[in-house]
Amino acid sequence: MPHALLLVPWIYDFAAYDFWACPVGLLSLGAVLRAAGWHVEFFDLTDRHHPALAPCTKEKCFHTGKYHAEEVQKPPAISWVPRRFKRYGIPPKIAEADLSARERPDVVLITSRMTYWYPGVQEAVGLVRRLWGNVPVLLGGTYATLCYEHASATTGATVVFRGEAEEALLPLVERVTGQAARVCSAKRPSLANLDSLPFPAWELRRWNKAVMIETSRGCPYSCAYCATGQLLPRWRAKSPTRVADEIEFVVRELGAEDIAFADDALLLNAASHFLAWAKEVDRRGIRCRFHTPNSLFANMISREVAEAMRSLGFETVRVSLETASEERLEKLGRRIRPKHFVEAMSNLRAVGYRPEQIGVYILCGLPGQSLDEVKRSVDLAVAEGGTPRLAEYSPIPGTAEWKHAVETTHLPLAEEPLLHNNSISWWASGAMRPEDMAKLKRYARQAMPHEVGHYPPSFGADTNVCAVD
Ligand code: B12
Repeated sequence: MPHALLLVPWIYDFAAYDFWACPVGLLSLGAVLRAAGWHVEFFDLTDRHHPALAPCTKEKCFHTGKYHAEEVQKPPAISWVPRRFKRYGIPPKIAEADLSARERPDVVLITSRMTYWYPGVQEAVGLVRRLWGNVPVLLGGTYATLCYEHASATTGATVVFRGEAEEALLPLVERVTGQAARVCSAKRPSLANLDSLPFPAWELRRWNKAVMIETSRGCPYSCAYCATGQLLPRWRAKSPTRVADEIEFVVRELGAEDIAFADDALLLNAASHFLAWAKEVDRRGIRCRFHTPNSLFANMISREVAEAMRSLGFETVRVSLETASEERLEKLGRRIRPKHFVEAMSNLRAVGYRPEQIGVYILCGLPGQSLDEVKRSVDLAVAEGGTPRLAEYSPIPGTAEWKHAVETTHLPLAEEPLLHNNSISWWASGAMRPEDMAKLKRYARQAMPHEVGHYPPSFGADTNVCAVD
């Protein structure tokens, strides 16, 4: 039986925290290979639950947690940053010992996430080459898609693939390995019909108390700072029955207690999508906690939607305000406005959500953005009963804002993806000074009423997802 290894690379960053991270795209590809008769193995280099790490893993609220981390030397492009740089994940020696005990695969599939985490991808390819020489290595995912030339030139992967891969995978794997798939044509997955994809192969993971699922792909909007249009073109949804089947499977068969959604537009067409699958999940009596770390569009949180979220068990909710400035929203091509946010917050409060359960994303560090603009946004988030979560802006290749950023900065953004890091991008470009960012974080923290704690308590600590730390 032909044999494939799926590999999740290390994270290299100033801060990282596991908010239900789960390589749902790579696991989807694993399922396609399995359905075609391949033996598939999985290894996550950021696994918090590797047996060799057991004494050091720290489990936090709702099965989020800290990664094992080791400080490493900063690459020259970011050596000026006075912060510690770390590799998050399993120490390379442990990973190498574990993988070397396995049989040589016929092909290795490596995924990639943040563009600025590419050193982890390079190191993962290096590890594969040390272990198994010239085994074909396929690389895909966010970094591979958004920084295709960089990835092709620097990672050493045999093939760098752009975009969604379920349809292209079998011919590609056949080409690089010479191993023909044994799948009948009726089973070929179609990206136009997400129900035709097999369930992601979550069960290949060691641990599934928290999983990420996707009920849809893509987004109908094209905000100037977002790359989703390049990664997952067109919004497509799974059917309500299919979503309920996936949720039932991860809860009842895999023991998941927390489910986070990877969707960009979870609530789009709520009547035929979210409300329909929520009803079906409820009808089947499935209970677990749901989370939306990737944030919801405020204009889609009607009273009915808020009620369904609350009764189904949406435990933590993130809503994006981005900024209270209408002028800025206009410039960013953002159609969702503060009035939608105010309405959404009123609906969430009405069904019983507390401020510590509602994180409100606020963009900060945009070129030309004043401290006052961010403070006004923080004030609005607090006044409406949410917890402000500052999201540090960084330009992403291929977006409309990227063109603007490249033209207006002296930084070699296009050549050096490390500079896309949201912890430093605004700093390196001069959009905001570190002392001002620190002021804003303090302002956001102090704006919260005293009785409101962090919820879960780990949110905000050692992470750059919610930078109110
Ligand atoms: C869910 C999500 C998150 C989750 C975590 C994701 C996870 N799994 O761990 C959370 C909410 C935590 C998160 C956080 C952040 N995120 Co985010 N996130 C996403 C999102 C919406 C979806 C990713 C996803 O799971 N897609 C679903 C699967 C199906 O797609 P996929 O993994 O890409 O896989 C497919 C293909 O890529 C390909 N493929 C994948 N691997 C492989 C391998 C091979 C061999 C092949 C052939 C193909 C292949 O095939 C797969 C199936 O079709 C993307 C936007 C998007 N639409 O992609 C942003 C995105 C990746 N995030 C982004 C950003 C900016 C952030 C934050 C920095 C936001 C902030 N300011 O705080 C933080 C930082 C994260 C951190 N430090 O940990 C940016 C990327 C920035 C960058 N420079 O790379 C994106 C693109 C959104 C955007 N604004 O444009 N994020």
